[in-house]
Amino acid sequence: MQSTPGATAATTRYEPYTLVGLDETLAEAAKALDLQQHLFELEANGFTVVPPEKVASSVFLKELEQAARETHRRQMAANPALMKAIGAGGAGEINSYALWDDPIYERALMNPVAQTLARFMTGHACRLSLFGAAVKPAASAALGLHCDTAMTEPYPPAPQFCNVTYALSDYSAENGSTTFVPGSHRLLRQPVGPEVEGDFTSTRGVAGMYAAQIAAPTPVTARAGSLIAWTGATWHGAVPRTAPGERVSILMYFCRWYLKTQSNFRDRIPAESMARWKDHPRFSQVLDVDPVWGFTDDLSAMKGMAGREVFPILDVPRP
Ligand SMILES: O=C(O)CCC(=O)C(=O)O
Ligand SMILES: [Fe+2]
Repeated sequence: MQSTPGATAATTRYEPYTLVGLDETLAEAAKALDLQQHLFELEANGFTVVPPEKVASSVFLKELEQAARETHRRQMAANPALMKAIGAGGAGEINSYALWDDPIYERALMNPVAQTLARFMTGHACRLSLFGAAVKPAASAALGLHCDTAMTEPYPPAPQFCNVTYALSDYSAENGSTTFVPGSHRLLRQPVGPEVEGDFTSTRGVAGMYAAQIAAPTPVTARAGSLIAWTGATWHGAVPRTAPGERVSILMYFCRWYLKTQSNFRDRIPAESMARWKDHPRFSQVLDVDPVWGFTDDLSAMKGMAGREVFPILDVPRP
């Protein structure tokens, strides 16, 4: 049962600690948005590609691409040295805090397709850790294999972090796409040593017949407008772009409600932004406006509980 304004406490649900599978909110959203296959792929492989037809209208996706290019252009003009230094890392020239550069970004964040993927991996109450617009030019560097979980190993079997990225230009090996190691999310650790370069020989050999049969990293193919999602434990990297032109993406990185986010959105939310989403409490929750615990002076038990409430997914239309 969803919580609605005026609902009694008995109908309010909170993010549980114990996970046993899809709850009714996720099951309903996955069915309505035709995402069941993708949730199974996340479970089995640790990543999935949702094609543009399921993500949003082509008009919205085109506008999102233009907004990302525009944000990048402005950031590049304002801080070229920093942006180039970030780009040298291999993941593209990414700026954090892009979220309020254009109101379209809020709709990208609240897209029920993105929310279903994120909430499947990191819980209904997951928080946005980073929202970045990234442009990766030709002749960019390779990005070594890693996973996006920043915590002590071995990781818990349930993902603690996840990444939901809008691929806004075509992704392929020549276009410098992300590479994934299917099933690597079950290893619950970072790749180390030669594994970072995709050499799993020693990983396979050391324990003989008991060794993990890790698949080779494979560049993902995705049409412009796809959502690529992966868990925080999935090994991934990126190949350099050899084709001319640029790879454009919006990356949204989420974490469970009790983790520290990379960005402090709470203290930067413009009043107009809160007003736009006042009927959708998940918006302030995903930006950690009411932390369950943490660094505010007026932390009350009521606010803390709202921070763990399970809000609807399908109250926001697919853009
Ligand atoms: O640039 C890419 O394809 C991958 C970037 C990455 O590692 C990430 O977003 O976590
Ligand atoms: Fe990553």
